[in-house]
Amino acid sequence: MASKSNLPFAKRAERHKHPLVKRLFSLAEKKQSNVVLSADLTTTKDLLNFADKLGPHIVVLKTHIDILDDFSQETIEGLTRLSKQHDFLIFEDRKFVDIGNTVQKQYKGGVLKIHDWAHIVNCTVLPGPGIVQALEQTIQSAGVADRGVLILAEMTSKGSLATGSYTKASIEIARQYPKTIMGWVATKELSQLAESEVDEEDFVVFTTGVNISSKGDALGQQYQTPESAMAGGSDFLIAGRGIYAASDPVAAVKEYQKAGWDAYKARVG
Ligand code: 5BU
Repeated sequence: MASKSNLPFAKRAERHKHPLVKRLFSLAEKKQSNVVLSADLTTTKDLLNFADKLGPHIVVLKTHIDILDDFSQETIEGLTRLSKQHDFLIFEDRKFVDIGNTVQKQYKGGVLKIHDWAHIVNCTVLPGPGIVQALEQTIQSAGVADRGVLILAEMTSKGSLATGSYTKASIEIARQYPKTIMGWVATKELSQLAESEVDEEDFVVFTTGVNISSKGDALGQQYQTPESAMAGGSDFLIAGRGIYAASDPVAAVKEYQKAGWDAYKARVG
């Protein structure tokens, strides 16, 4: 099965069956951006401030909601309002990894009620397919069309064990749940790792560890550039410190937006 990476997002939006993937591709075309801001800020004020300033240039805002010192309903109301105002999706990078029953509670309940406000969440397939079934059940019983899941197929940190048969199983399990799984988080396009029978398959590739000016950090993070990620078949580029920790974050987000969009244009011709 040939990868769909060489098709324009507009075409992929048109033919995709997952409503949230359709919306994501259309948003990317509309905003001419494939940038996902990893907004790893630790106060609600900073998070909302960055979401407001950078929102016009991104398609998805990725959160780690549990790193906030002052999480409250105000955080969620602010994020939801800004997501509508600037038209971006919210991705809670929760990396679920447990038995289905527990994950369901973590997804829809607790203090965070992630399903209520996050369009996208991610999980690993370490526990087997039950984790995806659990997330799918929650989404389907809520009856909403704008929720989806990414599978964590690879990690960017040095010495990551998310490789080989684990990565291959991620792709195989993703294919069993096309109504829920939007794609995967990986350093490159991976569909070719496992044979697919389905011709119209089109999973989205989100790539973390994107940075224009740094190669990594002191705790094992390893970066690639927007150009190398796009050349490897990535669709959406996740960048955190490269943008929010820059001396001028608005100028930085515009730089990532241009680099990502130019590389996308070059790929689709
Ligand atoms: P950075 O500041 O661009 O290094 O932030 C990267 C973000 O992506 C951060 O929120 C990580 O938790 C997240 N991440 C990652 O860096 N590598 C991975 O393999 C995965 C997530 Br999965």
